Amino acid sequence: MSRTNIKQRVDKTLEQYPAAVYKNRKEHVLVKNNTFQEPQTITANTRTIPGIITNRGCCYAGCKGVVLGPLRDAVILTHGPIGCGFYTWGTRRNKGKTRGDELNLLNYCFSTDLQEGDIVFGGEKKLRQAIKEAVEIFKPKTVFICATCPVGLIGDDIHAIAAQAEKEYGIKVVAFSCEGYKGVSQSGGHHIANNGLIKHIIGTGDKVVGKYSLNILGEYNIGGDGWELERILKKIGYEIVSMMTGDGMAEDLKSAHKATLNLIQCHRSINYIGEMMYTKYGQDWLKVNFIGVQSTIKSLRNIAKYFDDPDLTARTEQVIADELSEIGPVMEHYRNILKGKTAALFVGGSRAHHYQHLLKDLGVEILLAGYEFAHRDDYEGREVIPSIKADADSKNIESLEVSADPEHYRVFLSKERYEKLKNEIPLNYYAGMIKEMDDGSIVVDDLNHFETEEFLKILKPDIFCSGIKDKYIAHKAGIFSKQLHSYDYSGPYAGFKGAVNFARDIAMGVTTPAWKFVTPPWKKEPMLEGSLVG
Ligand code: CFM
Ligand code: HCA
Repeated sequence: MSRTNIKQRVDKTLEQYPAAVYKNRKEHVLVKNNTFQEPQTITANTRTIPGIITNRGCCYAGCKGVVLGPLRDAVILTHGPIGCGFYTWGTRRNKGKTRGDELNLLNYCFSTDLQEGDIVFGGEKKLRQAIKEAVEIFKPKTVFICATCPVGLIGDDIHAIAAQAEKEYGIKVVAFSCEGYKGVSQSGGHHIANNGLIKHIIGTGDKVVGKYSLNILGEYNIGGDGWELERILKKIGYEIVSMMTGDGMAEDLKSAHKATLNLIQCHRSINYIGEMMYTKYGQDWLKVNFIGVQSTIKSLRNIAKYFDDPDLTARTEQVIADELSEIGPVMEHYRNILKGKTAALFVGGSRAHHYQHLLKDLGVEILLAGYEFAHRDDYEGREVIPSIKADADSKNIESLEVSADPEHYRVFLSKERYEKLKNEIPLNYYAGMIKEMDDGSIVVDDLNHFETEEFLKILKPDIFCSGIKDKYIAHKAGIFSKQLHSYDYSGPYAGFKGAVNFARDIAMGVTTPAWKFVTPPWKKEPMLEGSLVG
């Protein structure tokens, strides 16, 4: 693909929109230009134009489906009609192993199954009854109640019911007002879930932990990624206190305030929790990326730098050398197949950035990348946060104020060491996606189905990494598509062993002869007026 005239071609694509839509969308699309002195700005985290076919999920999807869903020891009760519970049940997110005789509820779907009569007369009675049944049958230590749209509309007081149940059963019962209409999956749903966890769960446990202890924040164990991280980190000698939340336990989260360092994998979904834990418990957070071989190595070295222990550093180097010698030849084989291929990525709020590292390890060039739910800092770096205006969606979500916890606040690094390290490793910082992209790359926020088709026509990438809603747009265009939300039920893709799985899947997908038997619609049908490529 030639990057010449790319700006004009992008402008022409957007000019096909009616004027009002054009004005909106052009702020969400940019072409990276390295000759600019200032960082390029993009509009993000705003509501999708009604009527446009977007990929974004709802607030309940983010709270129940993404953040709380993977916790295996909590009853997660969907208060609403059965569809919402059903569609967030048994997804690939809920990969969890039962250890010993502990409670693992991942296979269950708990719902109050609201009917029309309940919508008219109120659903509180049903909710109380459902909590009672779940507690009696499963004897959990934690119950989470997640609200769906009608609950907010009819006004059931789920928080009062939760408080009452907590007293009655002597366990943790927390309600989440994550009605779908409140906003999108990410800035809405994750935020509500995470706020609830910091308010009611983290800080209530008393597990004894050692010095080299970590929490892994923003790792949801998709395809088993969290297990690969755990494998590597434990091999080096770290103790994992909690995983937030992939294959995680509410019981472990209760003691998360005890760990020395917070690693942040998906910064979009959880950077504010890192910040709150820093303020409340004095724990530093370190931005890591375990997607990609080089970025995994870098992340491991950065963690070792933080602890600054010669034995730990030596062990880190040994593990890196061992892992590399195991995967080196096979990665090289796939690199030879994939070198020079091109890719476009459109995923949630961090994977579109993280996977650029792994694709680059394999010699793949990135033509376009975008996020569904990101904020400007995910594109441009944390330094732009002070200049971001509060938008409609953030105003909807409670912003918590925390202060130092008199009992649990403690600091690991001296002030001098902190200041020194801050210049060497991403401590309490991430740089955003755009800085790392090549000149002439396209960045699109909230890519929609019309733009997906248009950009696929212009760019003709070999690989399109996205989600279930647009996967088949690419396939119908004869372009291999890989879901980066679910990995198409493959994985893990993180860390060392994961990189090999990814390389194998991508090489298989790209080289299958199937694509040459597909004629893209734009080659068969008369072109839309104004459309660019024939
Ligand atoms: Fe973080 Fe996620 Fe993502 Fe995300 Fe998501 Fe997700 Fe994603 Mo789907 S929390 S931002 S809002 S890594 S659900 S586990 S795969 S879009 S890139
Ligand atoms: C969400 C969830 C989602 C959707 C995945 C997809 C996920 O957006 O609320 O569109 O393929 O990862 O499950 O991002």
